[in-house]
Amino acid sequence: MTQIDYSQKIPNNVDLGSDKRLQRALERWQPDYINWWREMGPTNFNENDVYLRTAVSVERDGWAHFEEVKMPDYRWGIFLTPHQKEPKIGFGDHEGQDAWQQVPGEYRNWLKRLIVTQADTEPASVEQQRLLGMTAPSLYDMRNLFQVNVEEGRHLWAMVYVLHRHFGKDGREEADELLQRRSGNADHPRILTTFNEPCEDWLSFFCFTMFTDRDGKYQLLSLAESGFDPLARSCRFMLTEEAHHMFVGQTGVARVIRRTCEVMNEFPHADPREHGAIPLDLIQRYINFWASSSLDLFGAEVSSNSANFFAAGIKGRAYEDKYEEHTAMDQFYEFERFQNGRLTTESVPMRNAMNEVLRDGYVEENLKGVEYWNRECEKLGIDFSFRYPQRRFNRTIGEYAGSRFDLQGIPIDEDGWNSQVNGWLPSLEDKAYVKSLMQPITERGKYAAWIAPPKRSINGQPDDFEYVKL
Ligand code: BYC
Ligand code: FE
Ligand code: FE
Repeated sequence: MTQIDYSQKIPNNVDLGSDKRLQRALERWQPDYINWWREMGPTNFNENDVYLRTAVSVERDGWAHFEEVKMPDYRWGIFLTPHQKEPKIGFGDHEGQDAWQQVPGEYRNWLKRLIVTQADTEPASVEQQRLLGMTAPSLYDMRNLFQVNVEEGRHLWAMVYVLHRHFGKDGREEADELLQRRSGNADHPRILTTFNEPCEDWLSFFCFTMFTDRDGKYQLLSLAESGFDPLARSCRFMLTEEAHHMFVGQTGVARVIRRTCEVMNEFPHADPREHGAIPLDLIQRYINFWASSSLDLFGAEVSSNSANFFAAGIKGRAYEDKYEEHTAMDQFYEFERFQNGRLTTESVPMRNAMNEVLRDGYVEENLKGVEYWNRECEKLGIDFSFRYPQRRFNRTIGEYAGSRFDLQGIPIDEDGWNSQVNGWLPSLEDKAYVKSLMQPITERGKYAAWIAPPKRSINGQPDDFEYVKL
């Protein structure tokens, strides 16, 4: 069944109607979800029509469907990429065996933990972004924010389905707790650090969708390889939505850069701030913060958890198919240990380095994204180069946490850090300036002075299209 059944209370392509107990349990969770959305989702805009795309089928072209909907009426549901014929476990100790359709008892706790961690980030991001609609730089941007928000909501549904369907009573309890933790709440925070960071201005939002959603992409790629088939198929479908989130970040930052370059060309001797633009070095500091925080999301460089997950066949590498060999036994990974103030190269068993292997692919993709921003400067004749911070910079998880490194990854002492940190990470003054720019623009086809218009409208609509009916 690839067509999505929208006649159901919970749209789905998993034949939910044939399992009445599960259906009832999810229908009990549904109003709690809607309450959570109304309390913690986008503030103020739940009664407005928004031009959103909705999946009508899980096939490649199933995305082409756009309509004006009020966000609480968005058809959140359960969509899995269709079954492959006889899916097999693709890596680890069980390589070549049939993929699991039910949770293997010996890996139940690990799987539950991975799924809960993945699930927790989805509502967390919606909470972090909840006030941004009030200061959107245009209707186009407001609509993109809401598109991202409803899809993150659906990602939560995807994981809650797996918890309800496969983890019994504890799965249902975990699903309830996913609606109770709160981003940034001191007593009951979200699980991973980045998802407790405030994301209160649009420059942060664009950096978040660039760097943090891309962690989402890589974690989903590795879970899409899972030998636990229902998880793999859920993640595969979630990945189809992720591309747009990263597009919002990549092009969002690019448009801020373009606007600044235009102002610099027009007023070569002025501080861009005098003309309401965001200085390029300030943008770089925002990049440094979100890039380094998001690097933490891959976990420690050397991790027995990651080795266990790989051996068990429950969390693989991104694009496992492209590797020649899928057990990663008798292979080694060279990484830089930091001990007694010195960096030394050390070889560790490949399986223990799976977090780092995943991070490598992620870093490579970010480097390309930063190059794209640099081309923006080049095109406008501005001599400025954005840099992706070296991965040791500003880390709070893993080998480099607790030590200080500069943007090139060179170890420095605490004094060196303190004297330079205001040039590396957003200062209070930077944040206050960015905040001062956050004034809503709600006129059709108009954009705030600190950001250039997009190159293309959504779905071929005219440039002054009313993406959100206020
Ligand atoms: N913050 O052995 P280690 C997304 C904990 S984003 C706080 O290295 P492991 C999205 C760790 O839990 C993708 N704590 O851990 C994006 C462990 O704790 P315990 C989300 C952290 O397990 C935008 C301890 O430190 N998906 O979808 O190898 C918008 C030792 O660590 C952090 C996933 O994360 C941190 N950053 O790796 C919306 C996939 N990092 O056990 C959505 C599922 C580590 O000692 N999660 N810790 O108490 C995983 O695969 C793994 O849990 C991690 C950690 C990669 C996160
Ligand atoms: Fe997501
Ligand atoms: Fe996302």
